[in-house]
Amino acid sequence: MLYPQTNKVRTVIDLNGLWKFKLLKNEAEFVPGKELEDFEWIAVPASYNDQKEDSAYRRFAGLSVYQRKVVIPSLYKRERLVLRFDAVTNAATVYIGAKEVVRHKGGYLPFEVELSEEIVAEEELLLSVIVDNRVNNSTLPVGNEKGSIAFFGSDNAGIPSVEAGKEYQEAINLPNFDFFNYAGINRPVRIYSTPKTYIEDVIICPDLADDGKTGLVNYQIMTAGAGALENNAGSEKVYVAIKDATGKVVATAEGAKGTIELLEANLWWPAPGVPYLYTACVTFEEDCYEQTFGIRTVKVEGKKFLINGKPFYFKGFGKHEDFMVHGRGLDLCLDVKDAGLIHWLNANSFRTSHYPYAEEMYDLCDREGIVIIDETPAVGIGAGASVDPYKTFPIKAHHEDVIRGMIARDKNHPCVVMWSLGNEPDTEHFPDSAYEYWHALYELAHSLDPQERPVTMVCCQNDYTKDKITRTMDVVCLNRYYGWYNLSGDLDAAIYALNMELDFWEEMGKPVMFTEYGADTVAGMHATVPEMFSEEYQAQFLLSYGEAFDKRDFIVGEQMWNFADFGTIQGPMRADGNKKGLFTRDRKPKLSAHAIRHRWGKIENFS
Ligand code: BDP
Repeated sequence: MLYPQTNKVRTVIDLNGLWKFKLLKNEAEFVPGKELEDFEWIAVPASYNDQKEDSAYRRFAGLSVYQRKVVIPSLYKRERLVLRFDAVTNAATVYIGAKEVVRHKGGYLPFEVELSEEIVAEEELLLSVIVDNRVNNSTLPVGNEKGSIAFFGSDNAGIPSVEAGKEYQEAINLPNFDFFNYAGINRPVRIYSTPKTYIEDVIICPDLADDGKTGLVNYQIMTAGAGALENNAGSEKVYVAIKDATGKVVATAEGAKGTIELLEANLWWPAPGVPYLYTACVTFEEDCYEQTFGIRTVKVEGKKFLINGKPFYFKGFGKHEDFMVHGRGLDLCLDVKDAGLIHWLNANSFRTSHYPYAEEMYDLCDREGIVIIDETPAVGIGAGASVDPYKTFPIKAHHEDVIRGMIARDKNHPCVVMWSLGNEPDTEHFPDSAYEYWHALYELAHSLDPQERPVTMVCCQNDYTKDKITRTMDVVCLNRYYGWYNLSGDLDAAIYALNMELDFWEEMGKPVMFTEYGADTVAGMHATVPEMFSEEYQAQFLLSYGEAFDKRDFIVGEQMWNFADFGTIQGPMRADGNKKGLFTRDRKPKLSAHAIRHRWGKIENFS
């Protein structure tokens, strides 16, 4: 799905700003086509949870409604108009007047609907969005339907049994994941125009010729509308001009599909190299679209992860889209700040734990040379379940849709070098079912990506000898908390256990990376003898893991947990959220940020 663009033929109408908002007691409270009478003003894009001084906004589980009026300027009425939501968390039903126009399940990917001629003809539109923030065993991320799975104190211990406490159970969300379930219209809402016959998609698959210098831009242009090309083939009517980073046209081609050669191509490298970007300027009939891309290759070979043929070492973290007040709402300024901090740390990468981020972040990382592992919202499937989640949760079809949506959205970004199918599912208790489930998704992701990027799934700390699927991924990705959740406070024992496990993985002959390891740390808490929660313990924890990694040649990266402190559900294990950040939530460095910066400053991106 193409990102909306304003150019000489396309335009974008911004629908962000203040909307009317109401938490609904039940579905019947919303009457399609009727203006809300009692409502509050709320900002879009942003999560609604922290915008009001009312605990109902944080504890709420159910439907809420956003509403605003839209007037389409007559100037645009002859064009094809599309209403696009970049992300509504966790599900949305959209009405124009009394008519439902689109529904979407899942909170982290865009969806859109073409506006019919009748709708466009109206003078003023009443736009209502019903948002469902509930999570359960059929949603991604998964939630805990019955409240019987403990996640950091969010279980029903101490309250009446599930049946007796049903009313109470229905009133709260029980996420099976460790981040606050920030909900609402989290990303921009826009109406964009295209000509009636239009460019539907631009697929770019860059490669390097055997001489290592000539860039090969394999491309395909999909067209749609009344005059669309049959089977998206043929040479007439489609033109592609490639501009270099200065805006100079360096190559042109005709046809919906082909390969363009770029002699002496500039490659896209992670910073501190040059993240060189080209632009494909596509025209088809009246329509045009500009798609940036980079020439770079990605491949797993033996125990190495290669970018442009060179062994890359990931230095970074898992992040979250998370900040005070707006929750998970798009904040470009914060993204720019974080990119700067990533460079300051001498890091080169992050994982979009635990869901696809806003498109603007990928665009920024393309330009900044920051490498991304792109993850679906499939976090914690079956974790703690007593039944086989793969046989009982109605989740697979949705998981497939999300993989399709993520790859379709992010396929052209040079910064994306690997797909993560999900984070910390159960792979230990039902290893055969887990294998069947995740292997099919692994194959699906490979079949969908034109760039054939490596595919992984991030493995929870478990009895790794029982797990059958993690070892089959292109890169083995491990989350480990020796010295924190187990062997707590004893770093010597922790590193001993870590090494035992590393011996096991060494046998597999695969590239391995650590996608999480970390310790909660209260900024300002110090100790001469490093103990848990002190800044010194976190620094020593991270550096000790680092020393163990340095001794193993099959480790292709270290992404600690987490870039910054972040909001979570309340519970006895969380004081004002998760505190494993190198930075506080407001981006002040802890001691370990300086320690890690020093360590990563000495490790090259490529070796
Ligand atoms: C891991 C999860 C991550 C948590 C982290 C933690 O992948 O989402 O935040 O543990 O406990 O299990 O800090």
